[in-house]
Order: sequence, then C-alpha cells, then structure tokens
Amino acid sequence: MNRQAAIAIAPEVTLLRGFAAPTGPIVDAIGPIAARAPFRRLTTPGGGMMSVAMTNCGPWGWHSDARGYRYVARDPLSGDPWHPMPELFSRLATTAAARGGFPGFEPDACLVNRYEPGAQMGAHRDHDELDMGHPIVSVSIGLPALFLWYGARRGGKPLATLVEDGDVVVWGGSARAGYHGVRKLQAGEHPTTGALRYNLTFRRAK
Ligand code: MD3
Ligand code: FE
Repeated sequence: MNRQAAIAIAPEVTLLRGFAAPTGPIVDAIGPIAARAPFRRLTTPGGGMMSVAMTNCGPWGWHSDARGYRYVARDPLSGDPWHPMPELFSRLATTAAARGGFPGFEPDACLVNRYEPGAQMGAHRDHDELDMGHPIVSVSIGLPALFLWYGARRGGKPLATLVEDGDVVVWGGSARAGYHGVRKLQAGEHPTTGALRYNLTFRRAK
C-alpha cells in the first residue's frame, strides 16, 4: 500500500494511485457518518444549489448557505456535533500527506462528497481554512472521475487527471491555493459503491 509511485501532476500536487485501497472499509465507515448527518445538497451564498451532496465527520464540518461558506462544529440542520473522525480516516490522511511531502498533518475536518451521475464541481479554491500552510488530502472512492487542475488562475485549459477508486491526491505549499474542480460524473456501476462516487477531503480547518 505504501510502495506505489508518487506521481507529481503539478508542483506540490501528488497523486498516490491506489493508496486508499481497498475502499470497502471506508464506504462502511461512511454509513454511520451519514446516519448522524444525512447527505444534503448545500445552497451557495449566490443562491444556487450544489449538485454534489455533502456531509462531514470530525471536530469541524464545512457548510454553505445564504450567509456564506464556513466551518461549523455542529450540523446546522440538527444542532448535533458531527460524527467523530474514524481512526481509519485520520490515519489514512496523515500517512498519505507524509507520502506527499507533508509530514505531521493532523486533519480536524473531513468533508464527505457524494456524486451521482451528472454531479460536478466547478473551478474553485479551498480557502476557508485558518492556516493555508497545511496541505489537503483527497481520497477518491467508487466511480472514476476527471480531476481538473487550473493552477493559479481559474481561466484557461485545466490539466485533467482520471482518479479512480482508492486514488489519493495530496496538495499543499504553492499548490494549496490552486483552482481545481471535478468534471461531470458519467453514469456507471462500481462493485463497492454502485452508481456513486465518494470523495473524502481532509483539511486542517482551525
Ligand atoms: C489536485 N473536492 O471538496 S479534491 C472539495 O473530488 C473538492 O470531491 C473534489 O475540491 C472532489 O473542495 C476534489 C480537490 C482537487 C481537485 C482537483 C485536483 C485536487 C486536485 C486536480 C489536480 C490536483
Ligand atoms: Fe476543493
């Protein structure tokens, strides 16, 4: 699991193919997380609705509504704290970050994204975290998708990378503020997730 090549797809953006395989135990762990805080499509401050459904685990969860984007310690829909971060998750994030060149990463937030066919994520930057010196670790599960890397500017032609079940991407340093997105998910069938793709995004929010 730890011997695969680390592929640099851009400076300080590292793809670790199959690093999180097998993903069955991860999918099993999403069950109780989503039982406490069901997947929901969030509203953006601009009034739109995201096509990706989201939930969180860990001390902090990412949330969006008419008031803006922010990290919250409790699910605004229920008032309950998010499900604790499974040790399987935090260990995976820490070992992947180290493999990508960022030792000592201890995530305090895990955003769980769920893509149905047709769902996508437009070009954006993750900048709601207090200290952008920490990296981000992204784990792909289930159906494949095209990751789009735009870099410092949102315009222009992105670099497209196919990410498959078990693939992990680590990015930090100069790449931390880069624009990125996910191309519209194509329909398909995966043995572990059926018609879905999940993505875990580990951050240090505070
Ligand atoms: C690095 N999630 O939740 S991880 C997010 O698959 C988010 O759900 C995406 O962006 C997802 O904020 C992807 C981030 C990402 C995307 C594209 C990349 C990292 C990348 C392309 C190249 C390198
Ligand atoms: Fe992002």
